[in-house]
Amino acid sequence: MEQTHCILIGAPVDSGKRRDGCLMGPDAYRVAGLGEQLTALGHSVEDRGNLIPDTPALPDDPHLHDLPTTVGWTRSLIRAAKEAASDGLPIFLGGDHALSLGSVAGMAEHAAAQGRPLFVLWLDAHSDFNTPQTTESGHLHGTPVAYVTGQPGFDAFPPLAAPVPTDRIAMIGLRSVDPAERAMLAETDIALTDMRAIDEHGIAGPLAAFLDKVQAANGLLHVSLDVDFLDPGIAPAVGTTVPGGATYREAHLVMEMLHDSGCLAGLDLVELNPFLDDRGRTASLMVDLTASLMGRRIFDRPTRSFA
Ligand code: HAR
Ligand code: MN
Ligand code: MN
Ligand code: MN
Repeated sequence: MEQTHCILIGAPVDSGKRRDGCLMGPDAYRVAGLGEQLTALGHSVEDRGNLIPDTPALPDDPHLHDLPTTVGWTRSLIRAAKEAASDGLPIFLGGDHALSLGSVAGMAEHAAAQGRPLFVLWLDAHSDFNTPQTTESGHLHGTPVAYVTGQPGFDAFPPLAAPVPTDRIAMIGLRSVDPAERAMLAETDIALTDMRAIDEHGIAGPLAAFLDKVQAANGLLHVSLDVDFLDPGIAPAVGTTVPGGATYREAHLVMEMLHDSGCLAGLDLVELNPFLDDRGRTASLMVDLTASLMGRRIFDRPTRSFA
């Protein structure tokens, strides 16, 4: 089995929405044994501890919840992502999904410096494609995909050094999309797989198609895993539960296929709110999914024998 240098980066981002608790996420993943599981799979693990956000001199925006803190996180995460990506596989321990404004922007800079295209897989109930203008909630955790693809309105944030083209993004698990997001997504070529499509046709097909594209382009793949991708029945520890999410096996299959693709370059584990958990089961499930992503398997079998 291939050995990877896994770099754990705690990012207790809690500024992306009003309900607090995601700041406890990084320690919950540590307590749930993330490092030990990765070590048991034969990987080397380096825990860089928890980041702290920059403190930009920025005024509050009355329409947005805690803009200055999220801008500060974005700055420090871009730096941390670039540093870690040249040393190994960064695993960002969130923190709410505002974390990904920085992690993905930094990974995109890293990929550009390598002369390779960055692809992004967004596993989420939500499309997170609002801009600071379109968001109705003012919650910036609903905006990272708009930011990293260079949509307008992010003037308070670091200018994007390497925007991610929309045809290099796939979203899987969608079941809560705002009207403004729906209208903007219709203008893009982001690959959209909602839960209805998964119900009808299964989750493997759209993922395999996307992974083929990544491989054909010799791309680097960043995976952003939002806890609410999962059905709340198996993953209750999230502030924005949406019924009808991915099952236990659907989620593990996604991780197993991602592992087999060999394309993984970075991972976000986001939106875990340990304050809402039930005896740590959501944190443990996220750790188990990460283990599948990093090569745990039931039996050895030929790549894509599921096709
Ligand atoms: N679309 C809604 C908004 O922008 C909800 C966004 C919720 N996002 C997350 N992460 N929980 O996916 O306010
Ligand atoms: Mn808050
Ligand atoms: Mn999200
Ligand atoms: Mn979500």
